[in-house]
Amino acid sequence: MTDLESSLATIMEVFHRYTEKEGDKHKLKKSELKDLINEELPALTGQVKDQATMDSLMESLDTDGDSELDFQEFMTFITMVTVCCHDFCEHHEDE
Ligand SMILES: [Ca+2]
Repeated sequence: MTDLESSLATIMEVFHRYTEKEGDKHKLKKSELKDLINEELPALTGQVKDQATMDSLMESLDTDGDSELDFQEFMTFITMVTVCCHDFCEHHEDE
């Protein structure tokens, strides 16, 4: 696989590793999302400790309102984080 192909496969693999912890095996509930952020993205997002941050993040990502994130809703989050990261890196390259 190419670098990009294996990156996409990794995103899918990580998503499923966390969805399988509790409840619906194909969706991330809030506690699973929190674990995923804290364990898989510590350098990018920092530790999310307060419940209000998780509540508002979950609310903004959960577009169909079932209180869990399916893969498409999760990808919105990955896109957001990736774009922020990219903008941050570009900004720093300009300096
Ligand atoms: Ca949902």
